[in-house]
Amino acid sequence: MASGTSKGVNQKVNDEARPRSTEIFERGKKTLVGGVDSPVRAFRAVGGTPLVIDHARGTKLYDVDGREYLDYVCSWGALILGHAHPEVVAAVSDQAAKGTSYGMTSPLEIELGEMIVKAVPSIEMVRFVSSGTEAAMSAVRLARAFAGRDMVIKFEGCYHGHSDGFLSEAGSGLATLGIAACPGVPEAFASLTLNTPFNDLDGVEKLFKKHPNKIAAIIVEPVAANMGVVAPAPGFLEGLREITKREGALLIFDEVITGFRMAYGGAQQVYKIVPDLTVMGKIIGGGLPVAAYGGKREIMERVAPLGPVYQAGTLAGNPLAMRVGLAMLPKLQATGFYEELNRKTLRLAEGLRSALRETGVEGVVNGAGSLLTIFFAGNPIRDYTDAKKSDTARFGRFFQEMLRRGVFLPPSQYEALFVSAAHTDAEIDQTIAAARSSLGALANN
Ligand code: KE4
Repeated sequence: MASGTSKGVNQKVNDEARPRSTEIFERGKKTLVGGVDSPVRAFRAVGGTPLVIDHARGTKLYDVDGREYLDYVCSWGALILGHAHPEVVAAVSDQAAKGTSYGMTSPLEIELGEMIVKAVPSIEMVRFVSSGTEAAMSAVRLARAFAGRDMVIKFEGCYHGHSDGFLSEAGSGLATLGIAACPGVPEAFASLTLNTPFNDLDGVEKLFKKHPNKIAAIIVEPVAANMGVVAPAPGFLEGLREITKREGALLIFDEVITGFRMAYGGAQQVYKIVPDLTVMGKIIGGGLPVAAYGGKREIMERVAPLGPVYQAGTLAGNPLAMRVGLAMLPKLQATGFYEELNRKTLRLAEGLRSALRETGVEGVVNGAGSLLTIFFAGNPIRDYTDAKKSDTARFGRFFQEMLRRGVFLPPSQYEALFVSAAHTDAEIDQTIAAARSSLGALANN
C-alpha cells in the first residue's frame, strides 16, 4: 500500500514529483510494449508520465507515490459502482476459494445470462466471451453467416475493439494515436468494412445503393463514445433500423459502453430501437474480463455447437467473473439509480459549461446519460470530422492541469468521462472548481 499523504482534489496545483511512478514506468517499458497493456494508457496524446496505480477505492485511484486522484475513467466505464465495491470484493473473495475457472458450465453463467436476457428484451440468447473485441468480432461473424453477405458498415470514429475488420477510421486508441488504417490487416479484408460518418443516413443509403445485397450488417455504438461522446441525432438510429430491415441486413448495437449504463436495458431501451444483435462488456463484468453478444434466438442458434458459426474461449463465462456481474447488476435496479447517475452527470456537464463561459475558453461539452466529453472547439461536435477539428493540444494541457489538481480524466480527447454511483455532489463540485481553475490557467497562456 502506498504511503504518503494524498492531496485530493483542489484548485491548488500539486507538482510534487512522482519518482516511484517514473521509476516503475521506465522499468515497465523494458518488458511491456510502451510500458502498457493498452495504448491509450501511455498518455501519448496528453504527455507526461502515465499513472502507475497502487490501489483504488470508491471514486479514488492512488498511485505508487501515494497521490490520490478523483477518477473519471472508472476502468473505461466498467466500474459504474466505483472501485472495490464491498459486495464485489466479497463476491470475488468467496468465489476464488471455490475456484476461478471450471472449464465447464456453472450455474453462475446461466444466472447471469438469464439476468441479461431479462434486462434486454431484444436478447433472447447470449454467449459470454472475455472482451468487447471478441464479442463484437463474433457478432459480425455471425451476422455475415446469417445474412450470407461479406460487407459490414461501421461509422468513422466508432470503435468496436481491435479485430481486423474494425481497424479503419476507428476511434478510441487509434484516433488518439492518429492511426487511420492499421498495418497487418490485409486490404482484401479491410475492403469489406465500409466507413461512413456517424449521424449521416445519406451516407448509409449511398453504400447500400453502391453495394446491393452485399452488406451483411451495420454495427454502431448507439451513443458514440470513442470519438469523444456524440449522441445520435434525432431519427438516426430509427433510420438505421429502417434501412437494415429494408435491405435485409442486420443491425448490431455495440453497447459495450452504453449497456447497463444508459439504462438498465441499455441505449436500446432509451432510444426504443430493437437491434438484431447486441454486444456488451465492461459493466457486466464490473472490472473482470467479461463481455457478451446476444440477440434473436434464430440468429444465435447458428453459433457452435448448435450451428456452424464457430466461436470459443478458454475463460469464457468463468465463475469468478460471473460472480462480479451477478453482484453488480441487481444494484443497478435500485429505484432511481439511473436518474441519480444522470443528475450528477448533468451537474458536472453544466458546471463545465459555466466554467468555459466564465473563463472565456472556447469549448463544448457533449453529454449523454452518465457519459460526457469536453471538446475545445467553437462548433457543435456531431461526428468524427468535427471531433478531429477540436484543439486536441489544448485538451492535453487541460488534462495535465486537472491531473495536477487531483482529477484524472481519460487521457485522450477521443474518450468519454464516466460518472459512477460513487461520485458525490461534493466531488462533482470540486471537479468543477478544479476545471474553472485549470481553464483559467489555459486562458492565461
Ligand atoms: P475491449 O476489447 O477493450 O474489452 O472492448 C472493445 C470495445 C468495444 N466496443 C466499444 C464501444 C468499446 O468502447 C470498446 C473498448 N473501449 C475502450 C475505451 N473507449 C477500452 C479502453 C482501451 O482500449 O484500453
